Amino acid sequence: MSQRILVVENLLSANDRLAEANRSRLDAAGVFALNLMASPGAGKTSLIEQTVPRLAGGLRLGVIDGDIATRLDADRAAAAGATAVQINTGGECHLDAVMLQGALDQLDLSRLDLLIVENVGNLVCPASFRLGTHASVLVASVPEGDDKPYKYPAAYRGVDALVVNKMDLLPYVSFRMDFFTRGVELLNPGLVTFPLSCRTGEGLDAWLDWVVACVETHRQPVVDVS
Ligand SMILES: Nc1nc2c(ncn2[C@@H]2O[C@H](COP(=O)(O)OP(=O)(O)OP(=O)(O)O)[C@@H](O)[C@H]2O)c(=O)[nH]1
Ligand SMILES: [Mg+2]
Repeated sequence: MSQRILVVENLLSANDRLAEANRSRLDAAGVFALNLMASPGAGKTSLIEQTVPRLAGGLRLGVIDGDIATRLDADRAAAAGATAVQINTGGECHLDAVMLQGALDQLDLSRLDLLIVENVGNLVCPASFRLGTHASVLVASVPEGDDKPYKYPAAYRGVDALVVNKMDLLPYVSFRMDFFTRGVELLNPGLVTFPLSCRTGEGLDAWLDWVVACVETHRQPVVDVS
């Protein structure tokens, strides 16, 4: 058992070192990167499809899509106007830093301001693997159920923002927003949250403003006060 723990620890620290290298590469190119995580079908690609054309006037956008198989999501991101690269994990349930490194090699980072990474649809594994992105966003969706923060705490604990998608379906499913929000608050107090619908467009503006503010803050030079 102790040997197994050691192997897992070594694997994660090797991943962390590569994640740092990815981060340095993104910083050197002035690219702000978001890691989108969610269960399968929560609406990660739909959010990308809604985000890309709305920000394309002011920002140069790239998308890296992670899936077990197919390049369907990268094709959707490209159709929305992004420069898109697909990673097929071939069975792995998450992206890791070495996969991201390979995808970064396929992009001209000097031509991007914002990179959105769509992780593999899964509420467990992606939370354990840092990629080198600057912020992590969890996309929850109303039909998944209001108990998910309680059942998948790691997914909610480590993220910088939460999107609650498919708000248009709220009248049709038994989703107790107060119960859901209480669970989120316990795990990640004060987490910035965007209830929205990729179908109707409701709530998208607040999300877009947050993304733009992240990119602008990242661009500002760090002032050395020492
Ligand atoms: N009603 C409704 N349906 C939505 C909304 N957003 C996405 N969908 C639908 O949900 C389904 C899954 O959306 P995707 O964007 O493919 O979800 P995903 O998280 O990228 O899925 P994977 O990549 O397979 O994990 C599609 O049929 C979308 O049309 C929404 O706001 N409202
Ligand atoms: Mg997708």
